[in-house]
Amino acid sequence: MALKIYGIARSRAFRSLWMAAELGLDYEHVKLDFGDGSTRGPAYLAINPNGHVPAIDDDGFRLWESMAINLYLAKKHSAGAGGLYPHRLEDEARAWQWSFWGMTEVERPALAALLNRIGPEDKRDAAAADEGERALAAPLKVLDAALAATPYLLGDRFTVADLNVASILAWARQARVSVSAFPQAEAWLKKCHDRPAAQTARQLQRE
Ligand SMILES: N[C@@H](CCC(=O)N[C@@H](CS)C(=O)NCC(=O)O)C(=O)O
Repeated sequence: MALKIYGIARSRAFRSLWMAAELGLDYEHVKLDFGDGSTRGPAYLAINPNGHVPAIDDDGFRLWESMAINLYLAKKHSAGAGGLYPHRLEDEARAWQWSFWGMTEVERPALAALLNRIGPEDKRDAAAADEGERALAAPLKVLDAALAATPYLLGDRFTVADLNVASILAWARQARVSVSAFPQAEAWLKKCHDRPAAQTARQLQRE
C-alpha cells in the first residue's frame, strides 16, 4: 500500500485519519502509541525526528506535522467536485491562514481543557481546564464572526480549512467546552463533526 499513516487515532493522527477518510484513501494505519515510547525508537525517528505522531510515508515521501500532512493530502487528491483543496490562490492562502491559526490560537487552550478535564485523573486540574475554556472564547469569537458571512471557512463548501480547524476543536468538544455563546461556530462545528468521515475517524479512537 502506497500511503502509511503513523499514530493511534487517540492522538493528533486523528486529524489525518479524518482527512484520509474524507478523501476515500487506501492506507496502512501504523498504530504507534505515543504513550508507550514507540515513537521514540530509531526506526520511527528516521520518519519523524521529533518523535511525534502523526507522520506519513506516501510511497517514499515522508512528512510530519498534522496540518502540513492534511494540506498535502488534500492538494494531492484535489481533483473532482468533492475535492477539499481550494482552487484559487487566495483561498489556498486562507486555508493556510486558518490551519496556522488553529495551531497557534486554538490548540493550546483546547488541549489544556482536554487534559485537565478528561485526562488521567491524578493529573487533572479543574482550574486549568476552566482557564483553557475561558481562553478559547477569543478564537471562538473570531470563528463565529467568520462563519456569519459564509457557511464554511472558505465559502459555500467544506474544505481542508474546515477539517483542520474542526479537528483541533474536537478536543474542545471532548472536554465539553461550551460553544453555545458562539452559535455560528457551534452549528458549523456540529456539521463538521457529524460528517461520516469524522465519525469514521472517531470510531478508530474507540478501537
Ligand atoms: N505539531 C505536531 C504535534 C505532534 C505531537 O505532539 N503529537 C503527540 C501526540 S498527540 C506526540 O506524538 N507525542 C509524543 C511525544 O511527544 O513523545 C503536529 O500537529 O503534528
